[in-house]
Amino acid sequence: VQTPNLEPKGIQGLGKAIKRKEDARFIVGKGNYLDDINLPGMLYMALVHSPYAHAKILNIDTSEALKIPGVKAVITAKDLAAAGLSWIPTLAGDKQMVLADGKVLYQHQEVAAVYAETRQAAADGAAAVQVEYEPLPVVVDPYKATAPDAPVLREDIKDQMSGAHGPRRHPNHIWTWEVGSKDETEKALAQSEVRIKQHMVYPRSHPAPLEPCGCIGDMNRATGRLTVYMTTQAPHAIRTVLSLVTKIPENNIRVISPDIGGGFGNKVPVYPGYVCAIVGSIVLGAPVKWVETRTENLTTTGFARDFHMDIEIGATKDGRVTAMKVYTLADHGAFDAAADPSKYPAGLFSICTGSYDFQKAYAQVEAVYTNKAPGGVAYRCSFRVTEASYLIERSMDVLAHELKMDPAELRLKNFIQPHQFPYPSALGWTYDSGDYEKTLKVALERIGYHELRKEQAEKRARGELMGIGISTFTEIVGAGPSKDFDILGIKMFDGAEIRVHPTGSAIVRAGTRHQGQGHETTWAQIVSEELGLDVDKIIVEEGDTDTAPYGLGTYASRSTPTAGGAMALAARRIREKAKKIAAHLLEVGENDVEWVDKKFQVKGVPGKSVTMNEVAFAAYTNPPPGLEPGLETTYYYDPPNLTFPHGAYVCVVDIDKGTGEVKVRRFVAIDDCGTIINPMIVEGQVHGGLTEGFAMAFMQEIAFDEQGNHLASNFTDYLLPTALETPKWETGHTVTPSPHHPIGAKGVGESPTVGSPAAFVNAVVDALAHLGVRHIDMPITREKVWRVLRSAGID
Ligand code: MCN
Repeated sequence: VQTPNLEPKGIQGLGKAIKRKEDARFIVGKGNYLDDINLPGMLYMALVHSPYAHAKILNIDTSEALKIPGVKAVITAKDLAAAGLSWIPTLAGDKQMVLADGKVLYQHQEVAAVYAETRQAAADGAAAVQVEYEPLPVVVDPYKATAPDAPVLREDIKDQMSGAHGPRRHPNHIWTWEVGSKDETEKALAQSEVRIKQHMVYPRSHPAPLEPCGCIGDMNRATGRLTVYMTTQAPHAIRTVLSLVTKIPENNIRVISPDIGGGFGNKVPVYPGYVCAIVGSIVLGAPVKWVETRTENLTTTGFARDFHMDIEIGATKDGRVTAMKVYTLADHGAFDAAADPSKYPAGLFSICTGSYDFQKAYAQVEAVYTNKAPGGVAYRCSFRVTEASYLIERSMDVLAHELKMDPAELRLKNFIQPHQFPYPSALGWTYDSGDYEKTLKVALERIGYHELRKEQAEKRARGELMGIGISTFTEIVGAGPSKDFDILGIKMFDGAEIRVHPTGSAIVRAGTRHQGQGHETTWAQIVSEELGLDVDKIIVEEGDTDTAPYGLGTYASRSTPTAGGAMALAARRIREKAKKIAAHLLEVGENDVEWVDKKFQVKGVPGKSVTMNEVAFAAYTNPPPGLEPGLETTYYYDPPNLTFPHGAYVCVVDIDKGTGEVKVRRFVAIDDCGTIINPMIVEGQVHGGLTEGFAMAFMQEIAFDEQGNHLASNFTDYLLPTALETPKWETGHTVTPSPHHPIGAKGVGESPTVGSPAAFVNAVVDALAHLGVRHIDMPITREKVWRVLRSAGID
């Protein structure tokens, strides 16, 4: 066998805008999504849903369903109880019924599961199950949920006057959480020269990924091994929870998360459909597939936001903020499914002091049950940062208006300054780094802020409506560190494995699970950078618990801060061993070898060097005596802190006085996510995130009527922006590396969704401010603006 050519040809490390390696298979239709997987003898499952938001179940008659040709079985809560699987722990540790038992708590709640030989027979079977209900009074408004006469929703815990996070003051009260010093904050507010108060609602929303959720349970009775194919963003955590719940040893469970057609947080929780598919397979001894319909996805899975917020901010007359106090009511629906770390029941909402140097702050969040599907789940972002950023960025504009100050000037006056980092925030975080002033100035310059203000004044004089909105948000991403972060007791960190082969190619695996974020490219770039290997010869694999190292998954922009760090440190560990091999090949001592220009060379002798490919070959064919052969490692990285990306967004809108139509004329987004691994991927993430922020600001709301009927169960009611509605995004970057991350990178995926809604709303309110408008809740539909204009006397 001839020695191969060991000269790397395509090292593409950090900062290279290479095309996504994974896209080729998606573009030619070779992706492998859950519904592409078909197993021999597979059965299909369909679910029966409740038409009522709150009702007693008097009887379930499955006899007609069982007569349908092809239908094999129907299960209800009783059968699950017999198997000891009637409830699942939500990510917040609440007990969510897999199938409704005795009563339903929200419209579309799962009542029975039907298994059949074909998808159609399963659907027909579900339609034939007859359920007799007795409707009960409904609670939709979270402010009425804990009224003395409110109907009790959760009979199972109604007498528990204490929960995981302290006392419960009503059967529909879940928890109250507070942070900061109330007394000191109230005192500072009382002494403030200027005070503003504002109520605002972040409406219930849904990520609506194009691929709905699905699961195939495959219990092999001969081997006792359960293989679960699942559209999940966190396969390892799912395996652990499955093992704990089913008592099947964890090594006998394999969770495979195939290609995912968008997650956005929707594919983090465990849903009843998943459990029923797995239970069906265990009971029936055949693989069982369940794939949601669009309506099921929009009515039962993963609802986010639903935050009803009141804020008070104090300031000096010349615009220096002094204190802020926040009270929030969180509507968590019928089961508390919030994907929040145990220590932080309101997630990272306490980032609500934002980019500003608040000396005093206090926040209280109270969560309640209502007759809606489980809420508080992730949607770009997980941990309530979206709500927090919207609250503070909207409020800074309210304050600027009160002070008659330019909103950019107010922000510049109050930013945390670069020399203040690491910055201890009044609500307990230690911000790692940032340069807010620089980023805002880049954004203002790029959009031509001062000219726009002049244009606005001229237009206003002519009676035209034009507005400019700013948002200068601070994000908080990278859950762990494990000392502070766990979900259901599972600590948060992430693993990376690198196996370098003799001929200089490598397989790299991580415990994260991308759903479109480009990890197959960016992880390869980190390894290419650190090891000097060809990026095209590095394959990245995620999503199979049998092969990938343990990790907590992909959401909350945590992958780069956690797995990205693990990948760099795994590569560095490999480099340490490689150095010993290089010294052997170069016939010098290890201390005489240095890593220069992605090669090992004899110190000060550039002509005497070896590539990593040569080292890899030697690791298997000619290892130094006494050194273990091979070149591979697994590294678990537990970050010392979160990372704090930030950004400055500026939006310009024109409003049609006749119709209320808002046109986003320009949107400049300057993001700072520290060291950039792949600028093209980051730009793609920013485009996608801004589009979701735009949808929330102007188009989307999961609304209910007074009977708890869900009013947004398909894409004609819950609107997704198409290319026609989406503005042209103008993006750019500043770079403030994270001082503690191995490559200085911070997350970026959720930043644009976190930061942009306030910029849109601020722009609209700015256009209408001279008419006395101070705030409009999202979604700002044409009708809402039209009504505001009419009530302001504009025809
Ligand atoms: N990146 C980079 N340089 C940085 C930071 C990130 O090149 N300084 C790259 C990363 O390496 C990765 C991508 O940008 O390829 C996103 O990285 P990161 O910010 O770490 O976020 P995650 O990979 O953890 O993805 C989660 C985030 C969230 S919270 C949601 S929700 C979301 C999102 O990303 N869902 C998405 N982006 C999505 N994009 C698609 N296409 N589909 C989804 O479901």
